[in-house]
Amino acid sequence: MAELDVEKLSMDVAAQELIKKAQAEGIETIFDRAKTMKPCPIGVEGACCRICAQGPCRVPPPKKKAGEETGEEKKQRMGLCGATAETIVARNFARMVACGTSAHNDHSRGVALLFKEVAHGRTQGYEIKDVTKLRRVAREWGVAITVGEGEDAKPRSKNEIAQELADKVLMAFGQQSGELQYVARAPKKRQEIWRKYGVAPRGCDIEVVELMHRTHMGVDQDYRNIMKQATRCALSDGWGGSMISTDLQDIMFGCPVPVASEINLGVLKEDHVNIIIHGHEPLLPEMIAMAVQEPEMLEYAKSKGAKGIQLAGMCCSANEILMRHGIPVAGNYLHQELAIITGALDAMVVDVQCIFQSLANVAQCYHTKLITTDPRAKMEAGALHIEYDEHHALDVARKVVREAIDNFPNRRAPVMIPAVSHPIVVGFSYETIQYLLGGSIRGTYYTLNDNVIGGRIRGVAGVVGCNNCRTTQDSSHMTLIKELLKNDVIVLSTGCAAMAAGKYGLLTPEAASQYCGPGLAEICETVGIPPVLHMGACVDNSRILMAATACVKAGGLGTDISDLPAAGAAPEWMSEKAIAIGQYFVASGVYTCFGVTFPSTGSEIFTDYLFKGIEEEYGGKWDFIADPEEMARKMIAHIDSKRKALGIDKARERVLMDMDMRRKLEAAAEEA
Ligand code: NFS
Ligand code: SF4
Repeated sequence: MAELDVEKLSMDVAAQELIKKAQAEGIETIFDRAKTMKPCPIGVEGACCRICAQGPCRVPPPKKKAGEETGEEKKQRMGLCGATAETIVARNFARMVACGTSAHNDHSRGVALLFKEVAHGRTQGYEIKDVTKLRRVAREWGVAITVGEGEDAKPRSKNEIAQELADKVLMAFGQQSGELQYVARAPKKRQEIWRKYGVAPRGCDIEVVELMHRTHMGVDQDYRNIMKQATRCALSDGWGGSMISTDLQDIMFGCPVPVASEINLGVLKEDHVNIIIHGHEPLLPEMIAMAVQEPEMLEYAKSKGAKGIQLAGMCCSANEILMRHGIPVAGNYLHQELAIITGALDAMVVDVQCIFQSLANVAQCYHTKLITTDPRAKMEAGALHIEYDEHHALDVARKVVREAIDNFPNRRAPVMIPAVSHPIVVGFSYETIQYLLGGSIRGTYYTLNDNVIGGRIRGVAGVVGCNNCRTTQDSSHMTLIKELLKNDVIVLSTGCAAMAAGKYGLLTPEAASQYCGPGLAEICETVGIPPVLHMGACVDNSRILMAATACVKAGGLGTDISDLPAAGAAPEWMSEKAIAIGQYFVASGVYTCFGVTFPSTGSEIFTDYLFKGIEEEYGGKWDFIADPEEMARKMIAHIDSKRKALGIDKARERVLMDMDMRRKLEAAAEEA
C-alpha cells in the first residue's frame, strides 16, 4: 500500500488517526483507492456517451472557443449518431437529475406507504406523534379535519384524517397531469414562472420516467429542451417527494425541535455495544432507537459483558434520529469505513444510498457485523440481511440489536476510538425557526426579515451536500462556512455538510461570538441559536425551500425567492442526489455553487446555459468554483447584488419601521 498524506485526505483528526490505523493494519480504504484510480478525464466533464451499444462515444474538449469551430471541427466533436457535445453532456446531466430525484422520491414513497399502514393501525411500534402538523398538512391536501357542519362540527380522529391524507399523498406518485400539491406552497410569482416555462411538476414518478425516455438514444436532441424536463423532474423532488417525506416523517416521528447531542467517532464507547445506523431512511432507525432503551435489551447486553448499548448514526439516517431523539452522530460520509476500523463497532446497520460496497471487506477484517435491512439494497457477500417490515418493525429492530449484542464478545482487533467529539445543538425545522425568530405574536419569518433589511444579517446561505474523496474531507465546508459567518451571512445546513459544521464546533450557540460578524453574532446571542442551523437530512432541503418561501411571504424582501439576498452551495458534493437538489434550487430562483468538479464542462455551450442563460428563465443559476474562499466571495457578492436590487444595501443601521413601511411589507407579503 502506498503511503498516504492524511492531512490532505481529511481535516478531521479522528479520520486522520483511523486512516493511519488502517494503513498500519493493511486495510484498504476509499482513500487508498482514490490514490491509485484517477477519474476519467472525459467522463468527469460529462462528455462520454454510453447510452447505446455503438459507443461509448467520447467528445474531446474543443480546441477553439464555442462558436468559433468550423463545421469540420464540430463533426469531430460528435458521437457516432451525430449527437453533439451539448446533447451528450445535457443527457448525462439530466440523467443525474433523474437518478437523484428517483432516490428521494422512492424514499418518499416508502414513507407514504408506511404512513398509510400507521393510519390504519397495521404497524408495530409507530404512531402519529405530531397531530398539529397532521391537521395543517391535511388541510392543504383538502382533507377535512372535522365532520359535520357549523356548530355541530366535531374533530375527526387523527387516524381518520391520516387515512384519507395517506391515500391522497400516495396518488401524487402516480399522478399523470395537473400539478403536484406543493407547487401551491411556492410564492405566487415562482409558480407563474414554472407555468410559463411548462415545468410545474405533474407527479413524482412521471417526471423521472419521461426524463429517462427523453435521454434515451435518439430522442430529445435540444439541450434546452432536455433541461426543461430535467427541471420539471428536479422540482418533483424538492417540491414533491422530498417535501412529502419531510412532512410525513415529522407527522409520524415528531417535528424536530432544538436538541443537544454530540458528533464524531468519539461518541463510540469501548465498554458498550456499539451500533451505527447508516443510510437514509428513518423508518427502522426509529424502532432501533426504541429497542436499545428496553430494559431487557440492556440486561442482555450486560449478560454479554457490556456496560450498555451505544447507538449512533452516520449520513442522513443519522440526521433523522439526531434531529428527533438527540442520538449522537458518529460521522459523515467519509467516516463509514473508519468507524469499522476503530475495532469497536459491533454492528453497522445500513439501508439505502451512500453506502460503500467496500464496507463488507472492511467489516470482514474486524469483528463488525454488517447488516443490510432494505429489500432494495442487498450485498452479494459479507453482510447479514435482516429485512425491515413495518408490520413487525419493533421485532425486526430487536433482532438487529440482539445481533449486535451477540457480537460484542467477538471483538478481536486492538480497539482505538479517537477521543474526538463535539457538542452540537440541532433540530431547526422550518417550524422551529419560525417560532424562534418570528416571535409568538406574528408567527412568521418577520423578525428574520427585519434583521436582514436592517443589515445585521447580510443574507442567508444554504450550505449542504456530501463529502468527496477527491478533496480534503470537510475542508471546503469549513472554509466556506467560516467566511460566510464572518460576513454576517447566516447558514442553513443539512446532510453531511451540517455534520461537518458540527464536527468543528459550529453547531453551538457559543460559536456565534467566535465566528460571526458583529451583526449576526448579536442575533444568535439574543435568540440563543448557533450561527449554522442544522435543518436535517438531505430530503429536508425541502425545509430550506419552505424557509425561503416564508421569508418572501413575511414581506420586505421582494416577491419571489430569486429576490432574496440568499445563495446555496454544495462545496464537496459527490452524489447524483446533489445534482437533483442543485437543479431544484436553481429552478426555485437560487444562485447555487458546486465545488470539486462539475459534470458539464465537456460542453462550453451547455455549461454557459447552466451558469448564465438559465438565470433569465428561473432567476437562479449554477456555478462551479473549486476554491471555497472564492466561492464565499461570489456568494456574498450575489447576496450584495440582491440587497442592492431591494434597495437595502445601505441599511447597515437598524431601521425602525414606521406604519407606512409596515403596510408596504404586508402588501408585498400578500402578493407573494
Ligand atoms: Ni445527501 Fe445524505 Fe451525505 Fe451526500 Fe450522501 S449522506 S442524502 S448524498 S453523502 S450529503
Ligand atoms: Fe454514441 Fe450516439 Fe450511441 Fe451515444 S447514442 S453512444 S453518441 S452512437
